[in-house]
Amino acid sequence: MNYLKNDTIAALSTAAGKSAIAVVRLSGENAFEIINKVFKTKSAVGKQVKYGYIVDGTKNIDEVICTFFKAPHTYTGENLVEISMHGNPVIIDEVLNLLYKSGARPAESGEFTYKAFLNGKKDLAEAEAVCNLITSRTATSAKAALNNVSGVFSSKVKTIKDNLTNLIAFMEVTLDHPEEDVVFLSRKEKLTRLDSYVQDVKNLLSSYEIGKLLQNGIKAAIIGKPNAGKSSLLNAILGKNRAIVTDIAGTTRDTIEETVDCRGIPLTIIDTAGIRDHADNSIELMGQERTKETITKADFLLWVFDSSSNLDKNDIKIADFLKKSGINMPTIAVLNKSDLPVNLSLTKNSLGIVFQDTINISAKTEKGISDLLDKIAKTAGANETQNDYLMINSRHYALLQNALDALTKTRTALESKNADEIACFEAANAQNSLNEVLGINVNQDILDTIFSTFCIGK
Ligand SMILES: Nc1nc2c(ncn2[C@@H]2O[C@H](COP(=O)(O)OP(=O)(O)OP(=O)(O)O)[C@@H](O)[C@H]2O)c(=O)[nH]1
Ligand SMILES: [Mg+2]
Repeated sequence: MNYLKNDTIAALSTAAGKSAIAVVRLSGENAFEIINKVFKTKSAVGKQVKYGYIVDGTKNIDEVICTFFKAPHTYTGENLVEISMHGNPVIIDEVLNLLYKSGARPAESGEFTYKAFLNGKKDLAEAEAVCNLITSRTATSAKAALNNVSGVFSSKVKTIKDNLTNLIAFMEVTLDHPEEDVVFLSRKEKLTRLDSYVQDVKNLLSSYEIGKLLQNGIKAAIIGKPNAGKSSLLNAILGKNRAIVTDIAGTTRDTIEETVDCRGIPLTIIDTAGIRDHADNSIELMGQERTKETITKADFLLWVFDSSSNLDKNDIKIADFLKKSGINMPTIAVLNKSDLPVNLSLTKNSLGIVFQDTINISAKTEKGISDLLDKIAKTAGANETQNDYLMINSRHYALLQNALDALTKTRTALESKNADEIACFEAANAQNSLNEVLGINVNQDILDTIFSTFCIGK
């Protein structure tokens, strides 16, 4: 990374490609000086938003709006200019090259946000969440990321840290004046306070799984014999005719992958070729092989049965395949065609497969689809009653886990009454881990790793 604090940097901050408007950002000590060399305006002096032209000498390059943000109240904490221009890649390149020629340098990945972190506009946990906010695939996950960007997670960590700092002060006083234990803060009170901080850290840790789920999503493979209604199910969930549906067994040959919002979780559903004990031709056979490959990569299975007919050798073939391959992932039995008379008898023992859940649906009438989405969200681990989540990434998780371990050791030492020094030492360890979540005393390598995952322009 070539993050030099005093450089003025420039980059395109909107997506590359053609668009009505593109935004180029310029940030640094010399941002205003540089823009003044290439921006011609008739707007009044002192106006924050100015209309005009980006010019190279006497040549007009684009008609733009420049927004001026004066340090320190800006995203980066530095002087910042946003050039809203026409979204043509050729013109964008011209404008950027002109800025580089005039004293700016190309921004590195994530450098605008890195500057925000360096200048104290965002702590590290807030800065990291900017990336999550941009890549969120559902409204719920975006809301969770926004909670982190706006400091909800950081303030929880900071509160625990501040409380702990306060407790450490009392513990250190006891070290210096062991005989005056009661005067400052009783051992019992210290333990009570410690317990509440342990609980606070545990509460934060418990958000990890759901945060991961909201960010990464979950992958479900729709499997079942030909004609069970797998493609019809995909279409019903998507609410559009994405996959071809016919009454010819073996219609789907290739896998079809789509992502939908399932109760806030990005759910990737993969429709597969039906598995049966023979294939009509080599293409269907290849499709079946691809199905088997897909199954191994999924997080869970939606096994579609045709409830208007009983189990047959094709269902048994699928069960045999799952058992032989040692595939033991959560599987929901989806009993389709419930609009027709029921002829299916599927008991716990019929196929030797334990189903996580069973549901009757009709892909044709869409009855039961909403309940199926509820069951999928539940299978994935979403908490139905909670809708305000936090995003805890694996770095935070590891540090919070360290903090928890250190707090547990603090407690043991404090309880034993003759290990107060160890108690102070461990409490300080916990404090260090909490500090690292917020980016305090984090080494440059870690910062480089975090910000290098950002795109240029962020
Ligand atoms: N009555 C009724 N028919 C359905 C339902 N779902 C699907 N079908 C019909 O069942 C037939 C097969 O549906 P598909 O969705 O193509 O089945 P598939 O499992 O994808 O089949 P393959 O791609 O061949 O493996 C079509 O004629 C559908 O219209 C349902 O809920 N009710
Ligand atoms: Mg199909």
